Amino acid sequence: MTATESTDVMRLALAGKPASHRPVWLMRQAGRYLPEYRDIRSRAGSFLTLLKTPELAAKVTLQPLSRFDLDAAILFSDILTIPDALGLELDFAPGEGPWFRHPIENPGDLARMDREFPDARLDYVPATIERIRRELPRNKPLIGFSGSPWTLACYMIGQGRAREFGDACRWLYTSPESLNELLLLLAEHIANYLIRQIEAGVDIVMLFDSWGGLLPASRYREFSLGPASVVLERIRTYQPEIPSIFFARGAGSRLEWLRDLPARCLGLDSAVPLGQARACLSGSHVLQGNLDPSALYGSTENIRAEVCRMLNEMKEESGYIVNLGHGIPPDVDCEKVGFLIDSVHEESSQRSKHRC
Ligand code: 1CP
Repeated sequence: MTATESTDVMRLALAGKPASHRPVWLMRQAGRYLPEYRDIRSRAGSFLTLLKTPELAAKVTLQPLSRFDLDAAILFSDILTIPDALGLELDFAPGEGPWFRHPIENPGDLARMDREFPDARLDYVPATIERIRRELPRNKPLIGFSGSPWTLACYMIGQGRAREFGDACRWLYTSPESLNELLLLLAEHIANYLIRQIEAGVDIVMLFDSWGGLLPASRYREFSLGPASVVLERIRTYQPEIPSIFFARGAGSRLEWLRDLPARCLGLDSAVPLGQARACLSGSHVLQGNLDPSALYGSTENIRAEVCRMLNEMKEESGYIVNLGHGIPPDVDCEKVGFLIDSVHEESSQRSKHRC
């Protein structure tokens, strides 16, 4: 049996086929809400050491699967690895999040990036994947990922997050040609990077367009979907059997523009009514999402009710993957996370007594 055969619930769902239960995995399932993550992170000394040490990154990837009955693993890494390799130099201020030592301040800086950086700069990523694959059971697919070109550009230009990505948004009007040049350069690196991840053993790839929602409607297709499609098309041509997931955060009001996106699955944020998304997309993609992450602060009764609501809204769909609408907050109780995962399995299982 090869890793790419649709033998597990996750890949059955991605193929639009029914399975014994609905698959569930959670964005940021490896992270700060887990005591074992906090422990390994403090022993590593820094987030960057954790990220760039394959032995540790592989351990962190597997941590949530040891604790919970998750249906997929996601590589422990970050979307900011490519900008780091391009010479922007990622750093991480405790409590403040990621930042770059050499951001792109103006279009002239594009020429100063290491546009053709050596592969070796990202070797820690395939090395991590190879380690994970050695330990992860074959029926648990491994998701590899990257940020979308637009989302990476948001962090790379000017003060990034510190100015709520206003600098990247300004380039839409002040330097659209340079922005396009950057997005196409990123698309090429991202596609190569995802192909390296596939060669090292990931079974599914995901593109996080976490900041696509910042774009005005008049620019969304050109600056988000266009360059993302270049990446997705290259993956599809390279290995048609590797499914791709596009996390379309903030796309709720323009879902019809995603109908032709060359991805197998669309990840939705919590603002989108699932039933409405189904009606709008009419089967163009398998859907993934979209429980409000804050529901994990609520009662177990409410978590189960929310699970039932989502499963009911999607009951006509043969493929559907349960997830949150965004990442797990770092301060939720891990018992609630386990309860969510078990509820999805119990309520969607064909044999279940609880069926919603
Ligand atoms: O220990 C710590 O304090 C580090 C926190 C942390 C973690 C656990 C960061 C810094 N990155 C990660 C891991 C990570 N990042 C994963 C691992 C796999 C998983 O379990 O899901 C993934 C898939 C990401 C992807 C990522 N990084 C995204 C896209 C998803 C999203 O959240 O929309 C983004 C935007 C980032 C940037 C980033 N890296 C880290 C932080 C805190 C952030 C967000 C910064 C911001 O708020 O803008």
